[in-house]
Amino acid sequence: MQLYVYDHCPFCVKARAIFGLKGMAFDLVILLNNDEATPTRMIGKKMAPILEDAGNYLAESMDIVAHIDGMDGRPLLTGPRNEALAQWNSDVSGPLFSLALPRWSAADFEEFSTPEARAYFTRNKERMIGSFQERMAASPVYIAEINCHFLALEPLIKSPDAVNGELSEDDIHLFATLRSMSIVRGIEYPPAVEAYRMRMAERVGIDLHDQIAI
Ligand SMILES: N[C@@H](CCC(=O)N[C@@H](CS)C(=O)NCC(=O)O)C(=O)O
Repeated sequence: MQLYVYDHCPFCVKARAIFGLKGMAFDLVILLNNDEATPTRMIGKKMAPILEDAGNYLAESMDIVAHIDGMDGRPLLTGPRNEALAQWNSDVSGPLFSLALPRWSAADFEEFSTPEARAYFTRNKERMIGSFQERMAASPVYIAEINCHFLALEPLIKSPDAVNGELSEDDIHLFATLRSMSIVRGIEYPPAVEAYRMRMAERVGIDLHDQIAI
């Protein structure tokens, strides 16, 4: 199986995470961000992640998660979900994308390994959220907002091994959010959040971006 992704992409992290949790082998293919032809040939539009399995293509991250989790008849994501976590992910998404998009555009990711690919991302995302320079300048406000949201997340984390005590789709969504956050320098993770993101990074086999945080 081949999984086509961008390294920075949180939806791609969700698809990658289930392979790590299951200990299942796959080829990770990082697309150049301005490569429109490859994804369009596979799924008719430019979008990642894409799973190629025996000549079939699956394009939605959570469909990929369900497909891989169910494949061996021993699903892992069977735990109950907590609506408060979906709300939390949604609450932080505004400040998170304002912080992460300009930082991703400056980071050393394989999808930006040509100047044209980096320029493509910057142009498209600035069209969506406005000037990256202005968002960077406003960083302290967004970081304070996220640090404040952590007060609500901390008590929801039941275990570093699974946010609700038993693995569920909530772990896939929460880890993807926390991995996106890791590109931002200056976010203060309360102890339970820190333990969770470290343990989950290990379990899913996906690096956090702490070392290259901007
Ligand atoms: N619904 C899709 C959303 C995926 C998505 O929005 N991917 C972004 C990357 S983070 C994308 O490919 N956008 C087009 C682009 O970047 O050109 C899923 O969950 O798989």
